[in-house]
Amino acid sequence: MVGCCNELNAGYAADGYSRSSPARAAVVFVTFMVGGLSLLNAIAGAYSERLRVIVVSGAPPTDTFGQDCLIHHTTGLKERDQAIRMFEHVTTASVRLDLKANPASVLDQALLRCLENSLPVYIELPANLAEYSCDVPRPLILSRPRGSLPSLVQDALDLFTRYWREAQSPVILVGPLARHGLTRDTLLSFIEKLGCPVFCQPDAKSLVPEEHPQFQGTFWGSISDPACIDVVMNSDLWVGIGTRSSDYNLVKRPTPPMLDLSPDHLRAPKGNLISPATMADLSERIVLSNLTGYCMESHNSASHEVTPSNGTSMESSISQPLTRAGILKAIQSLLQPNDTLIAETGDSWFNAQMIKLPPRVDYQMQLLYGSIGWSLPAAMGSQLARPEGRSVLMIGDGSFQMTAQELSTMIRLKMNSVIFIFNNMGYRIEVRVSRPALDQQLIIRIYQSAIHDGPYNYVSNWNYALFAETLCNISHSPGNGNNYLTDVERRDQNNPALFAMRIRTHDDLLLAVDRVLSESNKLAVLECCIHPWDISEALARFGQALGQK
Ligand SMILES: Cc1ncc(C[n+]2csc(CCOP(=O)(O)OP(=O)(O)O)c2C)c(N)n1
Ligand SMILES: *[C@@H]1O[C@H](CO)[C@@H](O)[C@H](O)[C@H]1NC(C)=O
Ligand SMILES: *[C@@H]1O[C@H](CO)[C@@H](O)[C@H](O)[C@H]1NC(C)=O
Ligand SMILES: *[C@@H]1O[C@H](CO)[C@@H](O)[C@H](O)[C@H]1NC(C)=O
Ligand SMILES: *[C@@H]1O[C@H](CO)[C@@H](O)[C@H](O)[C@H]1NC(C)=O
Ligand SMILES: [Mg+2]
Repeated sequence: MVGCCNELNAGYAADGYSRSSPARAAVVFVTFMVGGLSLLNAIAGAYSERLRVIVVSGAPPTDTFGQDCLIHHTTGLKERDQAIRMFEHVTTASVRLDLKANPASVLDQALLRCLENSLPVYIELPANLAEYSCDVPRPLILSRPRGSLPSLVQDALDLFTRYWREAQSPVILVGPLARHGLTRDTLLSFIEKLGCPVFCQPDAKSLVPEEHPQFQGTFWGSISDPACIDVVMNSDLWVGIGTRSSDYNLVKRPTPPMLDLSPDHLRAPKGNLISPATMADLSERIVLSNLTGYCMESHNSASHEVTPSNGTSMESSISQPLTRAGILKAIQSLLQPNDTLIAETGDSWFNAQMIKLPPRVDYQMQLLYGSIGWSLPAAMGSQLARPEGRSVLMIGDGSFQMTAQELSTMIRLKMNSVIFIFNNMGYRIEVRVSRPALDQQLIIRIYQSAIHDGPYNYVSNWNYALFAETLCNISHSPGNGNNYLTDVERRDQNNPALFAMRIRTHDDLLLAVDRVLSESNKLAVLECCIHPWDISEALARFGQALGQK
């Protein structure tokens, strides 16, 4: 059990835990209405990522239902179903356990829906329910995942083979839905069987080992590296596996017709659809088939860097001010197998794509829903779920301000995550730069960017490092008033496992990297003061693409 600072953060933390835990599930408990409605946004995000999050909320006692009496935590109306109805829209089941309607079975059914559909559920418990007895709980029996029709898998294989034989320059595009629909081994065997260049969608980063000879980087529509766009757009057959095609995934670049292996069907470029035939079944059949793979050696297959290529190439020297490129290099040098790299919405999305992941480093982002503030509590949930490595978070100053107080929970739990706050003084993803140029002194390249500029893109400046330190300052009577602390916890209250630094120069950064590695049992909060115009090339392209009418 982890007590969070507020319900929105608890929801994001459950999201992160559900992504990273072996069981891929998390539970969050809240107070009726006042808690639930704060949580709603996080659960909508979890829905967008198909995460198994179980919400349990209190509710007024059942004997008050239908009465005129005013009940606390309501809007003053007689109506008791407001929360349950709101959650209907962001869950696969939204139920109240009712004494008269077999509550134990309704509970089981809701849990099954969550696990089988891989979506959140909402369960409301009236306050008087616990007074009553119910049947002894039995183990939940999960039904087997809805499979394919065997004859259809054969049809799908035949269709796939027909397209494959014709293709001269195929590419594979791996999407985020391959994360849960396929084992890593199946995905890898599939890729190796086909033998052609492989690109990942931004939110599928880490699904393909980045040192693999077929891996060519991220395909992110019109904001991809131009060399990557070349290869992808000149291909005569796109083989998609688990792809998602949102406006944010494609960024003004329509997908060419794709031979698309989806969780439950195969769709061919000319529109024929074979369903149900799961990508898991079909990819296994393809691996075992006598289909001939593409040979990259016999084609001109220069490897293309991850989007975009120039990001980390600019050298920073010791005495120089801190640059974004320098920070990316530092993050690159810190990542170890079993770590989880987490990127918040904002320029961090694009910066994170430039980092080449070591083996077994997982990568997480919330691309479709893109709710800023998600990543800090999600990094906490993920750290809890995957303690064998460190969560390494990249977050902008604006996003950090949304859910910042959850840092205190990470300190309390003695997490050793590493948090890079990119302090560029505002919502840079939205800002317009008036004068694209190369600033020789700062050795940063300044790009034109903007989704929509205005005075609302600027936030108050905090001293983020000092802020972190105030979250573990015991004012009086350490431990008194909390009977649940162990002796060790009581003692440790005066000795928080945290170091926070405000980093302004490359020198500071080197020192920070040393400390992250040598004090690896501590939470590292690194406020990185970068020039407000030091944004990524990909963000510039993104801003231009979205800013255009
Ligand atoms: C909850 C929420 N509110 C508003 C937005 C719109 N939005 C998208 S990115 C962004 C600014 C992010 O700023 P920051 O975290 O500082 O990142 P930067 O681009 O500066 O690196 C905003 C306000 C959003 N995505 N989510
Ligand atoms: C591949 O297998 C199919 C049947 O699955 C068969 O018709 C075809 O002749 C085989 N091709 C080769 C080259 O062995
Ligand atoms: C990126 O690098 C390539 C090759 O090194 C160079 O030609 C190009 O001008 C660079 N682009 C930017 C924007 O620096
Ligand atoms: C990564 O985690 C696995 C599983 O806990 C463990 O066996 C392995 O030793 C870890 N590797 C490293 C490099 O820490
Ligand atoms: C708390 O803050 C005060 C004032 O800045 C400082 O003197 C003290 O050492 C801090 N205590 C802890 C436990 O960090
Ligand atoms: Mg910012």
